[in-house]
Amino acid sequence: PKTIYLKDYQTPAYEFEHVNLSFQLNEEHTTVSSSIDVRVQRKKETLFLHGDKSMQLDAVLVNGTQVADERLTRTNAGLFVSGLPEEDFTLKIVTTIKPQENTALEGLYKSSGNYCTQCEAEGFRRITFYQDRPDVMSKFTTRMEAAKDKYPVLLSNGNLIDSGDADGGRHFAVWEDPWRKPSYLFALVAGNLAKIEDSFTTMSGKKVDLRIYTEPHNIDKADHAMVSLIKSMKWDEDTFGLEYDLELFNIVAVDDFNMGAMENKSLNVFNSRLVFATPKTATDADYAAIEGVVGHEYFHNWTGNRVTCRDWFQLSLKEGLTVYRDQEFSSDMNSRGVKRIGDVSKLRAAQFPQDSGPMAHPIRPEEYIKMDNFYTVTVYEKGAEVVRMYESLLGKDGFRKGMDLYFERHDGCAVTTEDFFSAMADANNTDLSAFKPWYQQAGTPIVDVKTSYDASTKTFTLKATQTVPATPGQDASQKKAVLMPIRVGLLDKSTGKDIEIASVNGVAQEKGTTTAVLRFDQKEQTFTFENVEQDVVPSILRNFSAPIKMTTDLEEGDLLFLMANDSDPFNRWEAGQTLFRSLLVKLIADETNGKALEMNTKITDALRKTIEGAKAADADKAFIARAMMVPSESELVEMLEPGTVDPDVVKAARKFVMKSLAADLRPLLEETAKANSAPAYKNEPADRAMRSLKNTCLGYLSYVDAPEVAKDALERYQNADNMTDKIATLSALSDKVCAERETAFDAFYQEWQHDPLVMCKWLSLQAASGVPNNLGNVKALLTHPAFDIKNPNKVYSLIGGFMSNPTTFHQKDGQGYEFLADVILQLNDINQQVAARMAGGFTRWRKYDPSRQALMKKQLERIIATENLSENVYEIVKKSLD
Ligand code: B3K
Ligand code: ZN
Repeated sequence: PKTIYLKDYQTPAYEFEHVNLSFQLNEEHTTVSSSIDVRVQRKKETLFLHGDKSMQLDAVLVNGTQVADERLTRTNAGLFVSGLPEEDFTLKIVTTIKPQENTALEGLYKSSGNYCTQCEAEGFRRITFYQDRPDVMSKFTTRMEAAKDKYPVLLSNGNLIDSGDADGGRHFAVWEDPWRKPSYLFALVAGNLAKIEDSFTTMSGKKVDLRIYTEPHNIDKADHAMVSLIKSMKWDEDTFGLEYDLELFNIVAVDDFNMGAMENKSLNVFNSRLVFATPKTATDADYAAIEGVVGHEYFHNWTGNRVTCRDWFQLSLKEGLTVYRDQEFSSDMNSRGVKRIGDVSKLRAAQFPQDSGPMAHPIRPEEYIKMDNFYTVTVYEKGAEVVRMYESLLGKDGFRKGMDLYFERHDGCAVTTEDFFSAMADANNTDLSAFKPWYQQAGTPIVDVKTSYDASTKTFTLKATQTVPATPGQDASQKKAVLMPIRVGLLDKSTGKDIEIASVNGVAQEKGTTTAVLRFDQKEQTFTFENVEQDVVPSILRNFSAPIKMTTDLEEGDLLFLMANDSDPFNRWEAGQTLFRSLLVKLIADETNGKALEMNTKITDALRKTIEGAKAADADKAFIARAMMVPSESELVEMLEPGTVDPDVVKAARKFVMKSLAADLRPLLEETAKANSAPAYKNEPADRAMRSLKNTCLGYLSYVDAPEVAKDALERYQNADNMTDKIATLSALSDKVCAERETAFDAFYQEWQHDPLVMCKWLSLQAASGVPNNLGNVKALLTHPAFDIKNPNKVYSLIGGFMSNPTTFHQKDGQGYEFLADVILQLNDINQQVAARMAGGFTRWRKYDPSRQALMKKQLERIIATENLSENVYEIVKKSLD
């Protein structure tokens, strides 16, 4: 396998001005003709066209004449064409492909009998030979022809300019996209689809038709996606002044899709999981995810499509920025504090582990074998944190100025993260050079803060140090200090209120400032707050203003104080999490050393107060539910030393905490669950918050070993009138060995077996279960009619769920590892992207105890020794072993 390097980037010698595509869609094969107006930028160079080996090449013509064989060289990766004219010319290429056999779900493929495409990152090269790279931007015209009865709906990017009947019961449509775009944004859909329609009038008064297409039996499930789309369009105008640029916007939902969704110009293709929602079939979390992803893909129209990436190393240019935008959108639509807590939890549970493992890479990577492996939580979520730091450093207005300049300079272009950086710096006339290492360095910075108050000088001092750990290819010694914003507030010890911050290091703060933004850019730095009349409790890193691991000298009493008083919701939550984390790390050590485990009752008391807060008339119940969360096992694993982790011990320690809390707070949990059980479902923020609080209480109560608990959960299951409550009650039962569990899971299957998306929930709950011998259950589900290895959603639910289940996957005898390797090898021949994702289950093998390490390594070695291993899987496994 060949490694691609950022340093090898070269501009294309040939530009593609305009592309005329024509598809003949037939059951046996599809022919694709592409006619390209080529502009010569550098004469006499050989032209390389990417093209997958699965395609049949039928013809290559230059200016209408067949190109002689000796001027064509075909390789596994594509086609070299030499001896080209020195003046602009037309290039015509004809290929034959078989979408019906395409199980990789890249390029043109069939899902539920309908044709659809997925071209990002490198799927277009499975449709025709082309310069399949994002810096080649052209205007596309697409004609397609297919049987009229089977494929009544024919869609592509842009505007429909012609359509009509053709011979043999066929029909055609011609679509023209007036905007130049790279091939990865091309899309085509042909099928038997129903639609819902609405419209949006833009801020300059243009009417845009909005349509969502689904298979006919699902069309009643698309309304929430439509509402979300309209909200996104309005939000982007209000927040960034960005208006939609065509008269039509289509979304098509398909069941077989490798990722969440795709932002193809004016023809977004979505995994149906992120479109379909009714109260009976989707949870509150699903509703929120749909709103976020519909927004995300829509926002790409500006951040991704109008301004795109020069090369794939720049992926975070569009993804980090667009995740930041969708997070802001969801924050504005819902509770900002709760959204932030959720996003940071995800970062800690998924990105921090990646950043400290063998796949660690900067948000702008410098090399890859398979680009698909770099659609990562680092490029996306850490990338979004980097964008948020500009906002913290420059302020909301400064950030907006930077965005405006970015579009002014680069609209219609394929650019780099460097260009984004310069737009931010130039628009604000400020030097941000110390910020650059965020793009170049992998690894989560570690920051330590020591605090002190000096009554004689009335100063409060923070002493901060930063280091970045070594990551593959970058030793710790070559890592530079990096500029990060640290938001700090100071709480009055007697009232718990924020004091006004007058000045820091001699620089006066704006009148009324209660949160200062410190610019921390040295390895060691001291920040002195002046005119602090008396000792305070500092609230450091408010809103998680930088994606770092921070330790401080704050003591238990300070954290309890912040938990009760901090005006910053994130830090109020974080104080509780810090207490939980240190307790759990201690308990893990005690369990390892055979010591008796003991609960810290101060934490129990603090949690009691938090839950009691739900009785207040103005209680933020969604926040309280979040504050009750105990750090996940994967977050805890991340805090332990490499080579030491025994997942059984981690589980035991966490379970001990849950059980103690549940036992000590049982009456309050029961009372709170009852008080927040609504008589009937409503999809309103207050009702969602109540559900989440109630279900969190039930989750705790499931740790109480008493028969009435399982009975109550089953009864609640049977009475639930919405999917959120059904899933909450099922998951409360899923770790228990009892008749109620069987009854509920069977009833769920009977009721929902016809609905593949709901069946995914049924599969993941079982995959995640802690019942004894669960591996046997997971293996059995592999041949269950509800499972289908060709459908990515099903694989992510069952195999993905299993992989993140510490007890089942990390079973001591290594059978879980062997099973995952078997599945990966099977997937390797079906869908390489999905196979590579599953291989991610092994990447952190060095974290575990020596015996588990050996067993995991053995499976990695077995995989890498397999013939015909895809580049996707190879890259993940190779990097894990290196
Ligand atoms: N841009 C797509 C991701 C494509 C992934 C290709 N392997 C979805 C998104 O981030 O919006
Ligand atoms: Zn995206």
